[in-house]
Amino acid sequence: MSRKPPIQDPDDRGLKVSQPKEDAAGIPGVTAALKQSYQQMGVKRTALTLLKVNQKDGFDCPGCAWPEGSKRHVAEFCENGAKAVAEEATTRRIDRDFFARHTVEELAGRSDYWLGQQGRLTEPMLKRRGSAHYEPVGWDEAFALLGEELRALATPDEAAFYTSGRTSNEAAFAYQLFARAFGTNNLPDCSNMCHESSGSALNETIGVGKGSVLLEDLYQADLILVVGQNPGTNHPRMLSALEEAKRNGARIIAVNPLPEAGLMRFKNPQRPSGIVGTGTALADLFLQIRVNGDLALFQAFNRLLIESDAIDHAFVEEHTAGFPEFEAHVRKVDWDEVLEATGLTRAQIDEALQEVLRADKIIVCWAMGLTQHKNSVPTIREVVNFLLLRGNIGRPGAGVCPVRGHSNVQGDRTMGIYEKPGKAFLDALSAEFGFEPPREPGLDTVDTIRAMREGGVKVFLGMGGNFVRATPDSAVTEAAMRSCRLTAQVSTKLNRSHAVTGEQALILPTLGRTEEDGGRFVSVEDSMGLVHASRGRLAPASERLLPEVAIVSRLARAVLGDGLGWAEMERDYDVIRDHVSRVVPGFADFNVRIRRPGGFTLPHAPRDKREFPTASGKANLTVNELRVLRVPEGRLLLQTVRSHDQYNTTIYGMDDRYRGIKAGRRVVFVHPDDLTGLGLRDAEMVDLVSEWADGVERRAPGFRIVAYPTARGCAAAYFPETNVLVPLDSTADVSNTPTSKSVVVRLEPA
Ligand SMILES: Nc1nc2c(c(=O)[nH]1)N[C@H]1C(S)=C(S)[C@@H](COP(=O)(O)OP(=O)(O)OC[C@H]3O[C@@H](n4cnc5c(=O)[nH]c(N)nc54)[C@H](O)[C@@H]3O)O[C@H]1N2
Ligand SMILES: Nc1nc2c(c(=O)[nH]1)N[C@H]1C(S)=C(S)[C@@H](COP(=O)(O)OP(=O)(O)OC[C@H]3O[C@@H](n4cnc5c(=O)[nH]c(N)nc54)[C@H](O)[C@@H]3O)O[C@H]1N2
Ligand SMILES: [Mo]
Repeated sequence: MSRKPPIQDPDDRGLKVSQPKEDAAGIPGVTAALKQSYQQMGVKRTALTLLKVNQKDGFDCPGCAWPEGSKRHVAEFCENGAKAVAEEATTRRIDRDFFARHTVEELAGRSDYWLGQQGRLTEPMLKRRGSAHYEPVGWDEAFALLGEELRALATPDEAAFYTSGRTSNEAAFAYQLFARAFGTNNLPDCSNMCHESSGSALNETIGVGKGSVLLEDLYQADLILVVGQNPGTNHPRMLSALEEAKRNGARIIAVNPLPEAGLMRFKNPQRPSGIVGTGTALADLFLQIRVNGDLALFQAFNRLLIESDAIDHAFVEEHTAGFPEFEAHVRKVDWDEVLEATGLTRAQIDEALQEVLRADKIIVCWAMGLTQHKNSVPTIREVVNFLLLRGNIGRPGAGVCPVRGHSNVQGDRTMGIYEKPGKAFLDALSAEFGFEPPREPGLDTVDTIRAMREGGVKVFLGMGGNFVRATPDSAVTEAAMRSCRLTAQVSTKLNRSHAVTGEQALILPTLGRTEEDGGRFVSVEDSMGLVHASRGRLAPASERLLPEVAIVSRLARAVLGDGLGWAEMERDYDVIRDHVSRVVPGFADFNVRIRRPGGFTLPHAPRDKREFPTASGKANLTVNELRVLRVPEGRLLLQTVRSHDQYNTTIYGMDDRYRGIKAGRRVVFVHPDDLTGLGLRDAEMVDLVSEWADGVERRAPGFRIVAYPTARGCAAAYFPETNVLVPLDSTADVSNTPTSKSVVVRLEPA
């Protein structure tokens, strides 16, 4: 293995700002991806690895959850997928000497970038009570310690079992089974911070908490609204799908406070013309909405649709409930409030409406721009109202399309990673395994932190992810984490959650998606409900790694014994899949169907049969109160976003190419006119100070102002650096998702 140069903690001193880009990908995308891949893996391993991404005999890209489609390119990955793969398939390694050299406290002082760049974890490590260092520990001793601490709890509910979204279906099913056999529904997951609002709103309105479109539908749509989403960075392969939709005649409206590259123009790196040409202008119309203005926008659309009687009466009559109340409500929508909330003009809304009226088949796609606000659930319900009014759910070319984050976050939920499991699921689990699972709802992510803070959760196990860094209110969360008796992380790479720990801490290193798992394969579910196999090909980063399933199985045996057949599940994942086929609807003959090329699609009643499994048996039109989020004088509404060089809390590099940022992350994007109004200037250094109802001042020091064409009154900065500003108790109604996209801040000259 070649020695790589040491990595420094970045200090933002070399920060450079240039004009933002309109177009995405093309040659710079390909070169950026290859550069990072070569740095992490070398040339030969890069070629070998990237050719297996998203191929039918290869592994599922650990990047996003965008589906692969049936026509695969030889290189079915994107710039950022390649970076996600390189991050995992890196040849850099962390060994026991590393932990001897660095105290845990010292690691807690390092940047996210530095921690991630150290390479793959290679053996289980233990930080004993009172010790300043991690030291090597055998797997058996690690499980014995975890088992001892779990058994010592006054009740199983004093433990929390977190999951991030890369965990396979097989590992996720085993993990939730263990938690419930142990006796708790405390299964918080990253979804609680991500698409929980979508699931809540969709379950209530259409009866299924998942998207209702397939890739083919996008190709048939007349109009696609891309709302609160930055696919050029976070779902780059979606741009190819949008491009194809456009070639088939679709129109696209982008709704976003930021003019994100890629939505504005896209050069497809998988087509020769895309690499050199000027690319496709994807969005036909860009609505530069104010942060949190979407409920008002969709309510305005709905008022106009009703007033112009442009609704599908037959569909509304036959398939929906609640029309009279809904109609009475939206007829009263106040135009002044709409214009204030959206920051748009009446003419812009009318122009968008014309696109809507011309379109027979409409799809709305969205991501975090809609899900991380106080009113996220009502907002998404209003999007559903909009689609239902013209019968745009349950027919080809139309529907709801929440675009998921982690590659298997949707599958993990399907497998029962959920703190509020339904009765049917628990009954099935009970019938299959012969024990009575706990029936009380468990803790979600925010409630887990609250419980830790109050001493109610003492043992924390993370199946992937970076709990202390991904969650809000960093100072509060870190103190909560430190108050635990034991925190344990099943991880591929080092991150801050290994450095900010309970009294005792375990690092349990595991195989990644790209790695060979003793000839076994796992399965994942993409954003559109397609389940397919994933098989790693690379030699594991170390001989001492265990697959996630083995970690769960051995832990379960250490705590509960082998009554449920854990050893068999660990040896043969078909055994787990047979259990799944009897417990989870839609998985009959799982072991047969998963071996078919391309896998299989899960049933979705609204999409497949126009049936809505809600309490009313119909799709519910809902009444949603519009409350304009007014920001006090001299304050801005801050949204926290991803740069082009990060995967959530994993920082690949210090650039955000499309937004013109180089070699730094502590920047805050503000409209030039707002700067003038605030008496501030481009390039000035400021502290971001968040103000919230609890009166506590939360401060993120030392940000460089970047004058930027965002919507007026709004600001944007990168997470996780800004998580310190998001109050733990500021969460979305119903879904309890932290409001990471609407933080009221003032900018104080530093
Ligand atoms: N390369 C890469 N890929 C990723 C990830 C990554 O970090 N890196 N993360 C993965 C995960 S877990 C997820 S959840 C997804 C996230 O995918 P995105 O949701 O695209 O990610 P964000 O960076 O949070 O971008 C939010 C977008 O919403 C816009 N927005 C913010 N507030 C509002 C609003 O009030 N209204 C509207 N209309 N728009 C708003 C922002 O300007 C931005 O364009 O990506 C997944 N894929
Ligand atoms: N302010 C703000 N906060 C946010 C968001 C935001 O937009 N703004 N977005 C939220 C969203 S959408 C999400 S999804 C969460 C993300 O929250 P998490 O899922 O908790 O965080 P990640 O950064 O994705 O986790 C990265 C870690 O996962 C581990 N890992 C990677 N691959 C594997 C694997 O195959 N197996 C195992 N066991 N471990 C692996 C590595 O050790 C890596 O360090 O953050 C949320 N936090
Ligand atoms: Mo996410």
